[in-house]
Amino acid sequence: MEDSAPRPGEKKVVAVVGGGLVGALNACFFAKRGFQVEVYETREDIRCADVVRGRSINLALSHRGRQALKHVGMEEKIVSKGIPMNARMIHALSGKQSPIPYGKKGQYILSVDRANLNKELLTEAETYPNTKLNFDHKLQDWSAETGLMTFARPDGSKTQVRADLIVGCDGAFSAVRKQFLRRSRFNYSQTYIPHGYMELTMPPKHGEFAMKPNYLHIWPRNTFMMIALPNLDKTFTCTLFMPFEEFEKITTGDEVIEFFQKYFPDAIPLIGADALKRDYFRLPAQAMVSVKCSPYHIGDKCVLMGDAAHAVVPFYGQGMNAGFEDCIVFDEIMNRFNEDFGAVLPEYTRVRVPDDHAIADLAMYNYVEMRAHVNSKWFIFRKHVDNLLHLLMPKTIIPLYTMVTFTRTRYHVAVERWHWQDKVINRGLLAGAVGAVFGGSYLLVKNPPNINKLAVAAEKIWNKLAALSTPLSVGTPSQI
Ligand code: FAD
Ligand code: EGU
Repeated sequence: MEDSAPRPGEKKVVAVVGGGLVGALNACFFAKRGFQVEVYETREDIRCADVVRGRSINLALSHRGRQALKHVGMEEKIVSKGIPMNARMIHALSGKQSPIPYGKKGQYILSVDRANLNKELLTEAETYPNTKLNFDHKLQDWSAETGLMTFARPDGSKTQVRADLIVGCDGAFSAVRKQFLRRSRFNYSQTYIPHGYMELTMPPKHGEFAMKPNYLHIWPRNTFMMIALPNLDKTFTCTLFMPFEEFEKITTGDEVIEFFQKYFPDAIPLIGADALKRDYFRLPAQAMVSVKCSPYHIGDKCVLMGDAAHAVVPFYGQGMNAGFEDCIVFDEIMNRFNEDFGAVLPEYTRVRVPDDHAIADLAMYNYVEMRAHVNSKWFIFRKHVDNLLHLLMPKTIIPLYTMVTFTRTRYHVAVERWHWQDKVINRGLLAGAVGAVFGGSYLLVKNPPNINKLAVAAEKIWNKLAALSTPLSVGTPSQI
């Protein structure tokens, strides 16, 4: 039995459970403060492994994630190995491609390699002399009373370790969180969505990217959707999203091609028919889960961050970004409360739960929205309406994705603003319509001879308003 309980005068021991993206980053945050940091990770050291199995190959890194990396001096290193995506590229069924910029010139997101990001963060954490990485340590159980943790080792043995603070960064199926579930007044919900995802690689063509690299490529087809992000090796990772029952319907290579012919015909030659037939059956489709819970802490002993606290569906590209922002928020509270865990932990729950729940809801909302009625035309139209309104009233109307992706506006505030903007737009439309009716009638009475011209003009205005108002009155709040 190892026991790393602190001796008087020594800095406290912080155990970070999970050496994934958020755990490795968090280790840097705690190490910077001088804590004795112990990271425990189930897997072997991914920096030595030849194949890294696991979830998605690349991810969209945006402002919140970058800010967190900046706090530990890692922004430049990661950004330099990322591929900027300045716009989406919408692929219509016809094969037509339409770019829609994310914003002004400096507003881009980055496609980063998950494995590389994880490795760089582990290496950075290790540069602190007060940090130790413990691979091949799977948390089995821990006690909220004593902080004693039990780890299983690959050889079947067990080790027990004590820590002053346990930071649960062990992902969507968190073992740390299991203890929370046993307690009273712990709120928990988890939802598996009917969709699964599958990753397919699009190889380079003549040594170059097969599609334009600086875009997030999207094939929106309602129930079916595909997204592709570029990699440094000039491949694209395509992620196909569809209901599990649809995945299961396709059982032969020919059926794969038939399916792609129907929904993503332009992607067949780019991925390659043979590769497609093969890769589709390499791995089964993966599930996506949304997890919400509260509180995020137990006393002064334990706190959850990242997917362990809030797994979100990937339809806003925010899971990792939100998890990274968790680390900044916690760090800021540590400053405010002088590293007093008894005060910091409840404050962290108080501040962070509403924001993490807001992004979980938004991501789920966008999943429902995309599935329900987003084809390529609708997607392009909606983004143009967003951008036009922003252009007309840059201070009043800011697209929701802009607040989420390019600012650190608290997620729950972004949602409130979005609802408020909706009201402003609807009132504006109403005022415009009323004005048109009254103004039109007035002019009509004053200038009877011009009635034909007026009618044509009024009809034009009406058509424009109708075109604008349709997406804003479909019952659900529009995405502005
Ligand atoms: P994880 O990355 O899951 O890491 C958890 C770690 O804990 C793992 O290393 C695991 O081995 C370890 N562990 C688990 N159990 C134990 C245990 N008992 N003991 C010890 N260690 C343990 N987010 C974005 O921001 N942008 C995107 O574009 C994006 N795209 C995505 C696309 C898909 C298809 C999916 C599924 C997710 C996407 N995400 C994206 C979300 C992102 O992947 C997660 O939010 C992120 O990985 C969370 O990091 P984490 O460290 O909290 O959890
Ligand atoms: C899904 C899977 C486009 C990576 C949401 C946009 C995503 C990503 C969007 C994945 C979409 C959807 C946004 C970004 C991003 C868009 C966003 C989704 C990265 C509203 C690796 N989403 N994703 N919204 O606006 O804000 O471009 O797997 F298709 S990045 Cl679903 Cl900004």
